[in-house]
Amino acid sequence: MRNLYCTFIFAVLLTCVFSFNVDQKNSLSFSGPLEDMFGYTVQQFENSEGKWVLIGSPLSGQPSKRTGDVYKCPVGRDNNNCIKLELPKNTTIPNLREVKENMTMGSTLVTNPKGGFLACGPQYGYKCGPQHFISGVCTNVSSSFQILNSFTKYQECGKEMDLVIVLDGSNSIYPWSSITEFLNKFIGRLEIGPKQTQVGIVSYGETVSHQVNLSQFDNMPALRDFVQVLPQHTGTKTMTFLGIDTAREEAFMPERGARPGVKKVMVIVTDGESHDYYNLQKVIKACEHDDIERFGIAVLGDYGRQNKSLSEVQKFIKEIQNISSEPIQDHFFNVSDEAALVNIVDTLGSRILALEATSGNSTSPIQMEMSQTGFSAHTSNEGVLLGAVGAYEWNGTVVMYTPGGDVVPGKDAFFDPLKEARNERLAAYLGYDVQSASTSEGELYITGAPRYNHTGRVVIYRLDENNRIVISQILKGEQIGSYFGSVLQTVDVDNDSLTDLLLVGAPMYMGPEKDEQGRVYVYRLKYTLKPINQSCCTLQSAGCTNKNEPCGARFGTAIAAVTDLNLDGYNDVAIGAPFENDHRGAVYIYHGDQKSLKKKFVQHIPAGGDGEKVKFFGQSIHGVMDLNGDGITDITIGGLGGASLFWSRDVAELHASMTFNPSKVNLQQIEHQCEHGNRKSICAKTNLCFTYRVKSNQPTVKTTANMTYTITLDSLRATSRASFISKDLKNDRRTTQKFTIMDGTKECMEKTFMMSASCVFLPVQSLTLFSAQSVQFSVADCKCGTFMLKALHQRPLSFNQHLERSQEGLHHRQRLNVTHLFQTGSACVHHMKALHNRTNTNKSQLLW
Ligand SMILES: *[C@@H]1O[C@H](CO)[C@@H](O)[C@H](O)[C@H]1NC(C)=O
Ligand SMILES: *[C@@H]1O[C@H](CO)[C@@H](O)[C@H](O)[C@H]1NC(C)=O
Ligand SMILES: *[C@@H]1O[C@H](CO)[C@@H](O)[C@H](O)[C@H]1NC(C)=O
Ligand SMILES: *[C@@H]1O[C@H](CO)[C@@H](O)[C@H](O)[C@H]1NC(C)=O
Ligand SMILES: *[C@@H]1O[C@H](CO)[C@@H](O)[C@H](O)[C@H]1NC(C)=O
Ligand SMILES: *[C@@H]1O[C@H](CO)[C@@H](O)[C@H](O)[C@H]1NC(C)=O
Ligand SMILES: *[C@@H]1O[C@H](CO)[C@@H](O)[C@H](O)[C@H]1NC(C)=O
Ligand SMILES: *[C@@H]1O[C@H](CO)[C@@H](O)[C@H](O)[C@H]1NC(C)=O
Ligand SMILES: *[C@@H]1O[C@H](CO)[C@@H](O)[C@H](O)[C@H]1NC(C)=O
Ligand SMILES: *[C@@H]1O[C@H](CO)[C@@H](O)[C@H](O)[C@H]1NC(C)=O
Ligand SMILES: *[C@@H]1O[C@H](CO)[C@@H](O)[C@H](O)[C@H]1NC(C)=O
Ligand SMILES: *[C@@H]1O[C@H](CO)[C@@H](O)[C@H](O)[C@H]1NC(C)=O
Ligand SMILES: [Ca+2]
Ligand SMILES: [Ca+2]
Ligand SMILES: [Ca+2]
Repeated sequence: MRNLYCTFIFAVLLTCVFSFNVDQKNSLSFSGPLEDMFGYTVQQFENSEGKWVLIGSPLSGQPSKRTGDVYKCPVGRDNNNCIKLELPKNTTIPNLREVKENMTMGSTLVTNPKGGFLACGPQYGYKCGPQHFISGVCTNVSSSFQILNSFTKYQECGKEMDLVIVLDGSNSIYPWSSITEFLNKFIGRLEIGPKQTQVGIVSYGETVSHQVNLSQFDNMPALRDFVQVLPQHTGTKTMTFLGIDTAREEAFMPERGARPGVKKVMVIVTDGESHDYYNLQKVIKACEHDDIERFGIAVLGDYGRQNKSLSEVQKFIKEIQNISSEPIQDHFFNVSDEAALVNIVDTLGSRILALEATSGNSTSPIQMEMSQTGFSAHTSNEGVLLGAVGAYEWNGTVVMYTPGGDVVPGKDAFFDPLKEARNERLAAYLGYDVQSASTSEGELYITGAPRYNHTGRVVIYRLDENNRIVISQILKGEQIGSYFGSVLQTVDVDNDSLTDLLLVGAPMYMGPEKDEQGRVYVYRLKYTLKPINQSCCTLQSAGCTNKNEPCGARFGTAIAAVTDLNLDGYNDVAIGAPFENDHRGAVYIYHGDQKSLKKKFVQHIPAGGDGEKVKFFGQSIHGVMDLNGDGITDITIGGLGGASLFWSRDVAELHASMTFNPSKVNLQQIEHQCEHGNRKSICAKTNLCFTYRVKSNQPTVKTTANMTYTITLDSLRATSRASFISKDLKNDRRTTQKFTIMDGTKECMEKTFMMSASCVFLPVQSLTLFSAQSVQFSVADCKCGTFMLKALHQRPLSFNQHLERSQEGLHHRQRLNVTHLFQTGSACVHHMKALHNRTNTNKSQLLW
């Protein structure tokens, strides 16, 4: 076997490769207010009514009823007006004093594998007294847009507590109305109810009496009304310890409504030193024994009015401090006079609420109260994951609803206290994004903590048989502040239902010019994907028009696994860079390949428009459905202020092959000699065949393509040593022909050419290349006029073939056999890309 040389030239491919089959011209757009962040999330959706694009608008309802919402936008029906779903109205958690304003409904939006979708409002809150907790909420919406249920994990407010107010009513208290006002306000800060806080009141002077039994009022307004007209006890003596002891012994009795095992709190309000001071130690000891937490409030009004000495005041204060529980600074208050009591209501109220939150020993301070559950969400057949970045003081966690039960990991579940001695995990925002991966060993869960140890990290874990978290791998970010792990996407490239790749976004990754270019890390074959490098334009930069800070593309803000766009059997990936080009934004498409991803993007979709009405194009991406019924997945891209649906165009495959007849010519033989015009020489026939196949399975329409091809003989030489035989005896080295080819058919064309005499009689020893034959072909008459097509018309696809002369004669054994991929539309076909064994293009050497 000998080496023959063959060159294929595919110059045009390099330019083709920058634009693939997502049609950038004819998208379907939906618009909404930019200030509502309309387009922050997008999902493709289908139900019995048809196909939809769901669009999240987390600040919808401005200014007064700003709750956020989700819009449904019909696709392929008469109008494409988006309709607000009004989700916040029915999104509700029973028994909470909900705060839906600013809940950012729709900032998380994921479709459910079993139909319907989840929409979350991570800023959903509720009130416990004056305290405003942000638990977040997610709502489960059916495929017919009805809310099925809403859920979150929250700390119940007003855990059960029995609170007895021990009220000094001696004559020195003045005016009494200040006391009732204080009580009124204080009670307003509590969550009163039979399952929450119960309030009892004991008043004293010289004697003691029960004013309110703990079980007497089950709601705040009734108690307030009662307290409004509470009479002053009166008396000339201040028997504080009698009051306290009576409260301890009697007010906290089950007969008066005390609930066994419930937290006991006493609030003692007095304005003077007691007359039964000698009982202090005994009474306080008994209180300690009964586990009664005591707040002492010293009212100095009478001391002021009587102009008592400093030492007397200090003695009084000491006594009340001694009544109060440890730590004293949290349990003791003093006020200058009765009117000033109202000033401590907020502080006292929140300290008591803090007790409520911490009562019971399964919980500790600030756990899920600020969790923002639903900051991110992921649904799979294995359950639902909700990121809760605010949990555990913004260290974060992931709440899981699995078939094996709900899982709320403890505060240390994702951390190793031995390895993480310092504050690495402090406010790490674990749960910023959540994903899952299917492996042959079962389901893996993945979450990102973009602020972990400043560089961010990704935790990959599974659940053991007891639903406990077992960390299997940790991926670390490499640059401080890059927000590594804030965006996660798993990809099953080859569709075997096993995850092949994990893509991790670090959208704030700094480029060389201190600009937030962003990066995406591809795990399995670890490498990074980057955006087109843009120069950073700051306010200070000279000679650039960009004015929006920050600069940098923020590539990786959205990463979407999209179903095979180019019909090669491998799923693809789209990555958003919403800050690119002066905050207009752009999306990059990458093609899947085997079990990985091609490193170079195949298409760059810039935002259309003026960059004013819609900004941050590429903030959200979803592409899992065919929305126009042509069998090819379409891609929905959201910015802020709008979202667009891009149609993917069909891909056609074209095989071109060339054979020769005779396949071998010996120059010494004369059997292939022919005569044409007045010339006599060796003649040969070339047979050029094209087969054309549209890749989508559309049985209905047979598409056709209008083709042209040109064959040039001996194209590498200035003058040809062969010419085609034509009737008009023109002896052209070149022939051009148009033809129409139908989907699934093969078209062959035969041409005869004649060698020039000088060529035939060259010395046999010479091994110079004899002839190069070039075939160019392209699609004719396309009216679509896309960017791609223009480029193609300028430079059609072509390949060259060298024929070598040998001792035995001319070898025509090379067969051109190249497959090209085209993009088709309803009316036209585009050349897009050559598909053939890459080793053929790289080097000119080929073995036959
Ligand atoms: C909602 O946000 C607006 C604007 O930030 C703010 O003025 C308003 O107080 C917020 N409402 C609640 C209930 O937090
Ligand atoms: C959502 O509703 C569906 C249908 O009722 C139910 O099967 C699913 O468990 C719900 N999901 C959650 C997380 O509650
Ligand atoms: C909300 O509830 C009302 C009354 O039950 C119902 O008519 C409406 O369809 C519900 N809306 C959603 C989005 O579930
Ligand atoms: C408070 O409880 C005591 C003891 O059970 C009872 O005698 C008294 O009537 C109750 N007072 C009120 C107002 O319910
Ligand atoms: C309070 O008493 C002190 C001495 O005990 C005296 O100097 C002062 O003037 C008095 N103040 C008033 C307002 O009576
Ligand atoms: C307060 O208690 C401490 C020790 O428990 C004691 O030394 C002190 O004398 C007490 N003060 C008063 C005013 O009772
Ligand atoms: C709560 O604490 C008590 C006593 O400290 C202990 O006996 C009980 O097991 C604890 N309960 C829980 C749920 O931890
Ligand atoms: C959050 O992480 C910090 C740093 O490790 C730790 O000190 C703190 O206790 C954590 N907070 C909670 C509520 O677990
Ligand atoms: C956190 O960062 C510091 C310095 O950047 C590094 O030395 C340390 O190992 C990191 N800790 C963890 C747990 O990765
Ligand atoms: C051309 O290539 C295709 C696909 O690679 C192959 O099926 C076909 O047999 C080849 N044709 C010739 C003539 O070699
Ligand atoms: C091909 O050419 C014919 C005739 O010029 C025209 O009618 C037809 O629309 C063309 N087809 C395509 C797909 O461009
Ligand atoms: C490409 O050609 C080489 C050498 O002939 C062969 O080993 C390889 O399998 C081919 N690759 C494909 C994808 O056909
Ligand atoms: Ca796979
Ligand atoms: Ca693909
Ligand atoms: Ca489609």
